[in-house]
Amino acid sequence: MSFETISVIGLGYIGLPTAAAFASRRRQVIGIDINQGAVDTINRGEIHIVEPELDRVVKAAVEGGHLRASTTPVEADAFLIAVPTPFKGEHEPDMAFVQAAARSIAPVLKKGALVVLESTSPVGATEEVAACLAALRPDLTFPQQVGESADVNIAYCPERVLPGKIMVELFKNDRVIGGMTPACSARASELYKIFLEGECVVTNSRTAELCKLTENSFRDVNIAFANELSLICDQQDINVWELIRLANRHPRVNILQPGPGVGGHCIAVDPWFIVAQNPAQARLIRTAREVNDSKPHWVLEKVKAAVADCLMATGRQPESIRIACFGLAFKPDIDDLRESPAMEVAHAIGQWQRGELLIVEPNIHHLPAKLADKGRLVGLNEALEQADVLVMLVDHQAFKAIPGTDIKQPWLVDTKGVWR
Ligand code: SAJ
Repeated sequence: MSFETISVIGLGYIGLPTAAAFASRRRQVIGIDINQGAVDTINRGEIHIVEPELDRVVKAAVEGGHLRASTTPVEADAFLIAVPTPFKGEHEPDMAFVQAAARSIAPVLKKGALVVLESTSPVGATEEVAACLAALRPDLTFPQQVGESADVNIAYCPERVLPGKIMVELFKNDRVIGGMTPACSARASELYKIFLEGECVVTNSRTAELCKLTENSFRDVNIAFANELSLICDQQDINVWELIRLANRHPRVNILQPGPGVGGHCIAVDPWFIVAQNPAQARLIRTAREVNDSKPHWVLEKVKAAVADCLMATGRQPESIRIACFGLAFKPDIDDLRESPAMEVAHAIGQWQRGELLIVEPNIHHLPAKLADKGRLVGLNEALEQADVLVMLVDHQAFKAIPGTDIKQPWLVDTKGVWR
């Protein structure tokens, strides 16, 4: 059996599901992470992240003896690097974790091994990993030196799974395989076919790198279009939700939905990687990022205007006005608050407002530290009964279940078109 042992470096939202997927096909998988807490949790058969179905698959893999975690890399037939690539400074990709991962596997690389980079990366990152490994292991040959006959094969294979549906999409989605040589692509395809039900589509590493960035930039640009429309409609006193519904009846128009901004760890980050490498060419991609990033500030101004209106109409003091924010997560029906525009809006309201701030987020039990001294986590009904100004930020099912006709407050800033 080829690829008897597989090592996954980085046991986060991508690495852990991928490790579990290989283990579910009875390969010996060793997951490596610098976080001792995560390693201990996984070795107990538990998980440290929230993702439907993942707990069950990891538990079975650990109990069946196919998956174990460690902080130190060991020899394997294939290494997958799935560590974070955040940005630093002026939206430049920070490749420090990828470089550290490459350095950490260099001592345990053997002839015949395959190295796959999965982390979202700027164009050329795979070649940089290859250069780093070649410098550290002069006793082995690499694709950039000898092409097809290299001792170590190297490929870039991005993930494209949707958080919340990872354990379905990981198996079903087609996979782009960007080998440094055709032999590298063939080996990487062979690896993913261990669990993949979708197709492996082969290209070179640079195209695969840009493909991942392109997918998320495409979505960002399309959401920016919807967000820009929401500003135009507000100016023209037109209901943007109705407008989009009508325009989408055209057979070749499919506009996405506006919101308080774009969150998550990918769509709001990856387009900057293209901009950083191609500042003169990537004008539309940059502008889309700016449009989406500016939306939370626009929402704050709308809230300020609603409060001013409320004060005028009621003659009350600002300290007596209660604002309620509905939703904190970065998208509906998840508990993930990281990089969330709803969090950004709620925090900005908390900084600005003089009265009480109520927060409704059915998917969490405690407010994050950043909001804890600014707001109070309450139930949906309590907020609807007590608040003067309502701010709808995330279209969770629980909120959509309340008909708009039940909303009594005239001061409503509805960024998701749930109640208005
Ligand atoms: N959003 C809108 N309007 C919409 C759709 C989304 O405002 O019409 C917002 C969401 O509320 C959220 C943000 O965009 O704040 C991103 O959400 P998402 O559901 O579009 O995407 P993610 O970040 O959960 O996952 C994306 C996916 N990429 C694409 O759909 C092209 C996923 O397939 C990728 O694997 C993932 O990024 C990733 O890891 O790169």
